[in-house]
Amino acid sequence: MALARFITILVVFILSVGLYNSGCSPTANPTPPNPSASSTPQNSTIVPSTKSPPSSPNGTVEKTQSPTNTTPVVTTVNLGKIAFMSGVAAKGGPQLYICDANGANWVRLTNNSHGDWFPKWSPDGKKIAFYSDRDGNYEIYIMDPDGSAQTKLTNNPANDVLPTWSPDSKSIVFTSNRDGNEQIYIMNSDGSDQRRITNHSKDDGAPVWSPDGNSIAFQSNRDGNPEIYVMDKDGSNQRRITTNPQNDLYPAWSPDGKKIAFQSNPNGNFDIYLMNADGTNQSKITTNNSDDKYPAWSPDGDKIVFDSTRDCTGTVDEMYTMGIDGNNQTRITHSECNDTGVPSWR
Ligand SMILES: [Ca+2]
Ligand SMILES: [Ca+2]
Ligand SMILES: [Ca+2]
Repeated sequence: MALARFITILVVFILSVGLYNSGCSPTANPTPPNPSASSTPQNSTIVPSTKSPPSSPNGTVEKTQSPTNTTPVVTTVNLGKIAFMSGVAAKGGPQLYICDANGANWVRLTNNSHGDWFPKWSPDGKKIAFYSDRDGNYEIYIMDPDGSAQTKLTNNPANDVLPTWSPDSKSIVFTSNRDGNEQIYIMNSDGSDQRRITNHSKDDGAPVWSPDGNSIAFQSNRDGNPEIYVMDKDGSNQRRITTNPQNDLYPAWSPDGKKIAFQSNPNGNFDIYLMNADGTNQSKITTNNSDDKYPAWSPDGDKIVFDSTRDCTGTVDEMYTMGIDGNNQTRITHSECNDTGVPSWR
């Protein structure tokens, strides 16, 4: 028995040393920020590189779980995939990709001479929604996660943009100006039964469904400047949850539904903020003088992936991850500032 116990301890020790030594090397801290004006990605003038991004270890980690057993159990934990867009300045606009959670192993999903924007995973992982002007104006599309089966869901001369999914993956909520100004619409995930759920003379947009399926958060300038609002999924009970004079944009529900991340620019550049889902307890979690934008949650709710211009010039983004208290901010893409970001993590 003593020999068996000694061998077991030896195996655990060897595994521990091996796992420690094989850990991913964290990317060096980003260089000091370049102050820049806030802007939409469309204003980028950086010429993209045609080089492929560097590869690095894949997006999985091994965890050893042997607190009581004498035999170590090694399991592989899937950290998920990030869908994103890259190459805003390329001819026609950005194209869509997925990568591992650490930014490695890019797979290109779309390849055409028009722009494909803002990919969003369906919660069941079977589809990615996005919008594209490939047919002359912005329409909502869905595709399989390998880029196949690209299907147009809207068909009208207006701009149909910013699709996100219901928790059951059966419905898509989006922004359209088909009735005059930007308002929020819902449709089934096959494009049927398109119907408007907000009706305001000021623009509403960027809707995101709560994980419990009951509510939708969105942004609106109806009270003078962009604020975050929440409503019931049928458009009723609309209430404002931010009251800041700056631009509060792009709400993102945490997987447990308790928090909403968003971006705001009280100091002249955007930072990522967190608040409770009722708008209380707002806190800033990035402090970089560059623009930090488009927060999205990891599937386990432990991390946020976002865009930042901190290592590029002008309005050009790369992607970064951090803990939800802002710790361990790590650059995960190195596309030579090819304007890479607007992530969706599943
Ligand atoms: Ca359209
Ligand atoms: Ca505001
Ligand atoms: Ca910032």
